[in-house]
Amino acid sequence: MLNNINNIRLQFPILHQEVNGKPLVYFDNAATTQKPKLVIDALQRYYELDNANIHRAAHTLAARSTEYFEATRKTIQQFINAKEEAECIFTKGVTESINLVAQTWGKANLKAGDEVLVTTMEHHSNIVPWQMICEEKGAILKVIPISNSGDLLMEEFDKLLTSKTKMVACVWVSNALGTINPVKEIIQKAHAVGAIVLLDGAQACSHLQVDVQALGCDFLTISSHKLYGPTGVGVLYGKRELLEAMPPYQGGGEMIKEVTFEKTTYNEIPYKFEAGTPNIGGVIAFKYALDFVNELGKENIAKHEDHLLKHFVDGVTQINLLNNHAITLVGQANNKVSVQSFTINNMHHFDVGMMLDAKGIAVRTGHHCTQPLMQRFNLEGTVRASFALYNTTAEVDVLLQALGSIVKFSNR
Ligand code: C6P
Repeated sequence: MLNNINNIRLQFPILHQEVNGKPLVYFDNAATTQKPKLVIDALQRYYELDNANIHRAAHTLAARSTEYFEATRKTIQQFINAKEEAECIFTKGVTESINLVAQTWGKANLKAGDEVLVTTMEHHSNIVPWQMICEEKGAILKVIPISNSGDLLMEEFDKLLTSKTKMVACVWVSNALGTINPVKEIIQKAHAVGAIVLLDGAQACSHLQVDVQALGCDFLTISSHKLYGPTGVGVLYGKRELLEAMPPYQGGGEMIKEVTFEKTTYNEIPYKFEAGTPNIGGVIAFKYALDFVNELGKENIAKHEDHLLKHFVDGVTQINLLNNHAITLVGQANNKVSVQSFTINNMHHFDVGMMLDAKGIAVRTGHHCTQPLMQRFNLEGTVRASFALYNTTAEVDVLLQALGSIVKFSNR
């Protein structure tokens, strides 16, 4: 468990404010996590002291910003246990990381009749890029279905997986349901038919231990802003041999070795995929977020968050006992992280969100960029509470109390 949650909370300045006259209760962590002071200070320090473009000039500021930028690459390599730093490419986020793979690996490797497998619970950013490249190449997108509890139907996966499958692009942890998918088994089975596996790690990396070598995944996508770091920064992990064989994503500065009007030769990985000036300050500050998470320990964080989830689900069960099962939990997989979607009888999810906001409670409402998943459950959207390392059981009680009154209101 996490010791001294109050000390942890003190490191997040944003949490200490009132919203609509009430203390802020921030339960929209799956959308983006708040940033510790260390990260905010690192961003400020970069712009106050070190701002310079990287990998280009001979002057001291450029050397310093390059050194700090590359230090984050080292930290993320260790964070996910990649074999080497060169396998970690900086991007804008998970969306860009997936588009990069679809547009480069997909362009080079997919052909008419090939199949790409995704799951029903994918975020749009792990559906649309594959639809786009499949359409271009005449490849076929197939979908692994899920159960009512939100578990992947592995026997259906087994049936869909054939020698035609070239890519399995699968979310590790669902942003809408919280389900943790059995990715190790998925990777082993996909590799057995010669398919490549991309894991969307947007939600997983803040909750679970990540070891890409132990998992054996071919690609993993990571988002800084869901890991207590700045927005506009992400990482694409890829195995060296795959990255080297892929054509570049964008052309421009940094990604070249030599340019003439007749021909351009490309830089080595990771730079081949890092055209243009990146979000240097954001990348540098991301290191402080990773160090912060490392220091607290993923296991301790997970235990704390699991406790919050259980406290919430138990509280909802109590409300339901007294109120004719007014709240329906959406996503009840056995193996899940601290994300809980729900609906309330006779209430639109958006109205619930507004009523909670009036009490200072921030949750996400809507389809969570997972429209096909919502269609699977015949829903337009849900309310989603997602808990992070700085949340407390007292805050969960505030949410439960608010839901109790909303349910009474909806039953009038
Ligand atoms: N989900 C949510 O509220 P970016 O922001 O591009 O780094 O990540 C996109 C993304 C991809 N996959 C999953 C599983 C995600 O959860 C997200 C972002 C946010 O659930 C915003 S829609």
